[in-house]
Amino acid sequence: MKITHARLRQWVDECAALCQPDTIHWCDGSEQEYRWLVQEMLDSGALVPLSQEIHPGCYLHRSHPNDVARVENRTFICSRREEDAGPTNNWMAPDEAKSLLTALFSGCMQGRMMYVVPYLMGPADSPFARVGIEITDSAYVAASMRVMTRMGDIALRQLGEAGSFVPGLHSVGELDPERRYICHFPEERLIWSYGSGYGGNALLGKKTFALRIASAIARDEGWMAEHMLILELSDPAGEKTYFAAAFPSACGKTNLAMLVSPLEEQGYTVRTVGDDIAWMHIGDDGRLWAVNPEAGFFGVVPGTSRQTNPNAMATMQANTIFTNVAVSDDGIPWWEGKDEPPPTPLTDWKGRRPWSGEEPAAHPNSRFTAPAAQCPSISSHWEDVQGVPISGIIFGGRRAHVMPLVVEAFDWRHGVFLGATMASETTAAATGASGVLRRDPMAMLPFCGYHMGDYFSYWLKMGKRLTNPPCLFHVNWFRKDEDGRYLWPGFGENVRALIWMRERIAGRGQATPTPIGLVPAPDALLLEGLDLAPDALRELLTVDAAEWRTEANDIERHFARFGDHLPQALADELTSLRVRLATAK
Ligand code: OXD
Ligand code: MN
Repeated sequence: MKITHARLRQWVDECAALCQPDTIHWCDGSEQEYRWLVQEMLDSGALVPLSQEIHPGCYLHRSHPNDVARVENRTFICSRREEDAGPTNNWMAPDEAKSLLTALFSGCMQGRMMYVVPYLMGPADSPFARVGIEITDSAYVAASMRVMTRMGDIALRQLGEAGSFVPGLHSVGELDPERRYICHFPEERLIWSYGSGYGGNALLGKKTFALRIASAIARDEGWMAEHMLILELSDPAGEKTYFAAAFPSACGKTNLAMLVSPLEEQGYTVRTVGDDIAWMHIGDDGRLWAVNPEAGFFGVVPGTSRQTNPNAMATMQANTIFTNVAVSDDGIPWWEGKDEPPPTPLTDWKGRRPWSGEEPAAHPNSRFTAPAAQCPSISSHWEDVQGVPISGIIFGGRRAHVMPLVVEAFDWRHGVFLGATMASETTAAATGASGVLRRDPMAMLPFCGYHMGDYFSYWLKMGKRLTNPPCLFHVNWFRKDEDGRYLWPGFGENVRALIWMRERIAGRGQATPTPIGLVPAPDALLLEGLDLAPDALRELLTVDAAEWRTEANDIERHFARFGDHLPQALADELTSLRVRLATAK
């Protein structure tokens, strides 16, 4: 396709002059091109074929062992003023970042091919879709972008001669962790990423554009870019309720989005609209309408099985790029938690055969990259150009104690407080220690492109603009009893919490007020057919005032980080919580 966009041509020329690639390839997004990219990688050893009989179109990529996750300590928001990046982002002055990275990019593509990847975030022809252009020297990135986005000519057509786009320059560089920088320039709407080939750092449509840059664009334009799955719940009357849900990385977003309802016979089904990101706009009806900007899933594999997530298993049966899983001699991928014993001999994610069994065979953050359209539970509305109307927003985290199974906020402002104080025990999706409690407001802490305190204010402002706002909830599937056993079965059974939320939204479900919000009244949860341990439900819904007084102190410390950017309304919510706790038993 002829490139008629002058600014785009100019930017690509500038990048080529800087990086000095041997050749430049403009990606058209065709099937044929994808096959060529795959072949190139098979030839170079960047991909290993899996059994084409059992997993047609599936390949394994082994990343460099030092490059297996997002690197939050090397991720920077390069706003002009440090204050605008806020206390929870790393900041670098734009000029400093530019000169540092210009030196790194200089000549970095010598001997390599430069791929120009035009892509669309959002359904084609949606008024909410946006164009990005990624320049990369990684065939793995170019191929993955074709799965994760609407890539190639489709994006150039939307761009036309003068449309706007978010430029992103990426090079794997030398994969040196000390020379790894993921830089965002929110005012310029620009991304520069150097030194990593890992998805979250290198597939620039996802975290870097659709969250960090888009959150800044959304604030300026009056919409929301959130780290949320989108799901559709149908009830026995056939009525559909859409939820958006924010959980920190690797807390089961993909599982919840693809939930298989054990109550299908009773008429409750769940369908998937998106598993990671929601772009939400206020409709003429005063409701919030959400599109999934992505076209594929980049999901965590360990723990995924036919029991835990049959829809994900079916999705990754074909046309999938696996990253850092283990593999059998006959090309069957394997990971911890797959509901089959490991085949022997097994080659582990680092390519060591046989697997010694001393370390996990698959990296804990190993991933599958697969087209969303292949998901058996994909909603027939997942590409609706106007999006789907959101009636409930769910926040959640992984908490062994303190947090009940499900809580409804008293109102929008209180819901923003629930989101702003969300906490979770950390997982393997980012480098750093696992199992440490960290507050991750709206699951956006690593993904907000500006000051988190201002982001809270923006949420409050959006609430005022929504004449028909969604109800806000908080869930915790991970509460444990005194012996450390999970109290709630989770997975498909989570539909029962969704059904209660749906009933609340419809003004029917019964709730009991507690100091922290509304929990299901006794008998309000549909528990038919569920084998819960005696007392488990009571424990799951318990709000322990003493524990919560300690929690309130921790929230106060958390809020203190935001200084005078913390909206007064949230400080007031904390005071109100304490007042309610003071009078509670
Ligand atoms: C992801 C993440 O990869 O949140 O989705 O880390
Ligand atoms: Mn995510």
